[in-house]
Amino acid sequence: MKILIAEDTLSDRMLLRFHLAKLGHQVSEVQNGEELVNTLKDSYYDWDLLIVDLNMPIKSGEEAAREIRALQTDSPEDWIPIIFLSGSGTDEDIQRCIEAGADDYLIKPIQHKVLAAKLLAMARIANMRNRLVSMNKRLEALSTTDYLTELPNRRAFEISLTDEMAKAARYEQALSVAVLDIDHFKRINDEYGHDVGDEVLRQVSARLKSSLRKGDVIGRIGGEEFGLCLSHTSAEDAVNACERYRKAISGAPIICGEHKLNLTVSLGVTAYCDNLGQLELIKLADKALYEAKAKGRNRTIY
Ligand code: GH3
Ligand code: MG
Ligand code: MG
Repeated sequence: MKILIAEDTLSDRMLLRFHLAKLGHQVSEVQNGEELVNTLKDSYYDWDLLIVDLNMPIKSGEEAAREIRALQTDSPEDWIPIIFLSGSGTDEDIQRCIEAGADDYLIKPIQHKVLAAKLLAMARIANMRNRLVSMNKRLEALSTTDYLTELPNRRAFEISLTDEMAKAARYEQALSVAVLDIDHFKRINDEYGHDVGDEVLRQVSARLKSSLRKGDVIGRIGGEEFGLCLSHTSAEDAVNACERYRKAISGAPIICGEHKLNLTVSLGVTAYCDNLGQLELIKLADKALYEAKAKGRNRTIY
């Protein structure tokens, strides 16, 4: 573990450093609560554990612990275990320090076997915290990613769109939205089977992703339907961008095993204006898409 010690007494500091280094930990030291808080403000995520003396000049361990706990959010990622050390161990001291944010309290002189055991216990909890953090990240990714195509799913797309609409309204920036739908996709499934249909969806998604302009967001919002959120983009520029996406699909056949499939897509575009809600915006893009289908497909309609 990377351990930061806050202790004003030189001999205590040296002894602690010696024992912790022997246990294989990386140790740094500060001499009072003020230095401890300042160090954490600069390098919060560098530390796995804090060992803090209660009575120190300038700022006590208790005050420092309160300030450190105020720096963190309630995300499990932000929790750093704090062990207090003190020559005095009254019930009130222990109670106050735990209330200030300490996780454990040891009375000097330190019994080094006890300290080693406490570190082991803290490392176990920190380990569990790390697993929780990485599990949360995985769940977050799963709940926002479409399983088949690995594009943002409808939920994630709508969250991005909501953000972009708010920015467009606040900073009076242009924003356009498009819906892209594969033409006659049902025929692919009917003719070649569902597995080939799935592979086509993956390849179409990969092509769209690799044609993505910086700042654009694309998501799979339906079976063979994709949403495009084009920030800083006027309707006219959006039509040009959509034409590039359209040609990215129709420009070269999609190869699925022995099949060479010539696919086209249709797109409907709409521009955001202040009083439009998200549902209305997608509905307008859908209407334009419907028109593109009615006019013969393989085109972009604004
Ligand atoms: P249009 O040009 O009017 O859009 O015709 P279309 O055939 O593309 O549209 P339609 O809505 O009639 O059919 C869409 C098809 O997409 C039907 C559905 O089975 C298929 N589909 C939806 N999701 C998936 C999927 O995840 N995998 C596969 N293989 N097919 C899917
Ligand atoms: Mg379709
Ligand atoms: Mg469709």
